Amino acid sequence: MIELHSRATPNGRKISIALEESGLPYRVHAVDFTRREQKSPEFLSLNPNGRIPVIVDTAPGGPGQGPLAVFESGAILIYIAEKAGKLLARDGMARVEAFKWLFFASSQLTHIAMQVHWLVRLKERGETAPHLEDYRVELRRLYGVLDGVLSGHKWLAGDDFTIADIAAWTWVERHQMHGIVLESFPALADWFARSAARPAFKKGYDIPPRED
Ligand SMILES: N[C@@H](CCC(=O)N[C@@H](CS)C(=O)NCC(=O)O)C(=O)O
Repeated sequence: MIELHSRATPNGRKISIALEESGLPYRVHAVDFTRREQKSPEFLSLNPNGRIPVIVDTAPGGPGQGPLAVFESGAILIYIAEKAGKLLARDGMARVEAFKWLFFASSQLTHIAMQVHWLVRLKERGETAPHLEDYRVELRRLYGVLDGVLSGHKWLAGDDFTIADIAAWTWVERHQMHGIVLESFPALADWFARSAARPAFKKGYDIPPRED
């Protein structure tokens, strides 16, 4: 069984969506940020970085293997895909393509989108938000890169939906808050809607349900 410790944020949603897409059984533990549960000793023993998402696989398989904790959304996505035998090609060029876009989404896109996110929040609170526009210009450029690849094929890694699509989608979903007009990127906008229409995507989106 996989135990998911998370909250419905862009990084957390990557994992709840992937778990729904994978069909693997899992149980959810909501992490309460208002009580700073992500910094508690129990949580830090699972992820010393003190951030969601984390999974604990209570039965990872293999002789003598006890529970296994995995943190970093990109690593968790690979773990889930390999365990389920879904959402990632087993070998060959399709696997390389998926990794290229998974790392692009997990590093470049996630990093820049998170900067814009926090700077927008600061601005909303009336505080100074240095370099917000610079980060926004860079984020727009990254949307252009995604739009370019999606003009050539249906999903980021080619013909098949993979964990790379999930990793990119949850940040693109914040386009309005980040001040980006998605319609300026037609292939990306189509992909965005096509992904969101997947039943497992819809189910995984609000896990654990948010009350705020
Ligand atoms: N690189 C990490 C980033 C995780 C991350 O930033 N999680 C945020 C929520 S989206 C978090 O836990 N924030 C709470 C905190 O920083 O205390 C990943 O991809 O898993």
